[in-house]
Amino acid sequence: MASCNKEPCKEETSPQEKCCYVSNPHLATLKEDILYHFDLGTRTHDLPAMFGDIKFVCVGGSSWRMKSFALYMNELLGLGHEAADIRNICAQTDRYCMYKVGPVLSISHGMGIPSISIMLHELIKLLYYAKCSDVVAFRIGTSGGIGVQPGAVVVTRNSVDASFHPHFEQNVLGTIKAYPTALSESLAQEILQCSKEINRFDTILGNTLCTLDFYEGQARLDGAFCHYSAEDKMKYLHSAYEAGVRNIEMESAAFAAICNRSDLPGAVVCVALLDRLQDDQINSSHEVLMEYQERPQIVVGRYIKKKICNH
Ligand code: R2B
Ligand code: URA
Repeated sequence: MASCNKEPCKEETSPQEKCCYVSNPHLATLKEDILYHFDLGTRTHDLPAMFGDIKFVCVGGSSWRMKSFALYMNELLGLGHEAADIRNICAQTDRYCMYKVGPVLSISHGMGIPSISIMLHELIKLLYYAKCSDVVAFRIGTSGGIGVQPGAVVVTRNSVDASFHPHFEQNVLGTIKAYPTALSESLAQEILQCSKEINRFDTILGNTLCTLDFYEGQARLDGAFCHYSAEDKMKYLHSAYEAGVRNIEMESAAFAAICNRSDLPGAVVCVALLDRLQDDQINSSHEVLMEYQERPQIVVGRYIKKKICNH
């Protein structure tokens, strides 16, 4: 049985330990904290000077997409940096890449929950050490739609597991902990409103099924192994649709759980590359897929611009 886990309440940790995002009394005992997968550290880098003004963190799977998002935000916000000066802050490691343009931090997280979890632990500590405040986080990514047109953008209400429950289960010291994965409804509505203002592609709110695998985990028939029928697949996808699921991807559960644990408002904004009620294979052209992947960037870019420019 999973136990419903709440972080220690403020009385149990010192105000400093809980104030910005982290909840770990052991951190205070470290002489130096090495954020190994970013190749950053509290001794080697002046984290408040480097990152203290961050207000928006955008994460996504692929490194080139997160570089292109940083370049896009530089243009959109009129920050005036030369493209060549927007450099990967984590250049000494190839685990993740990180770009900063003004108050926007753009980071890649790779594929799947283990990869995004490691990145988010280090990101949350980075925000804490840098003394950041009032930060909003976004995952911008790709997904398979369920009953939605290819190219539609889905803003997640709840990230749900394979049984359509809105929690993320993690085995900690041999005990299963369950962390809630509902995302901020008001933030999701604001993002939806931004997309309506852009009026270039469909955007909907829905639940997002987060899986541990792209093939059997997502009810595909085209993996190396498959021991269920096409009817079984369709039955499962239809039951997902009935549970309010409109897309499937592989990181939202960890993202939502960690945002909730750190009191960090978060949103998941993913484009559907295909409709899984029609297809398993992603067969649109390269150009079409590239254009689809810009859509979450455009929506989140508008949200950030509105917040910064106050209109
Ligand atoms: C979406 O796309 C990737 C799989 O192709 C995975 O990282 C995800 O969530
Ligand atoms: N990413 C996924 O996880 N699933 C899809 O079907 C497409 C992109």
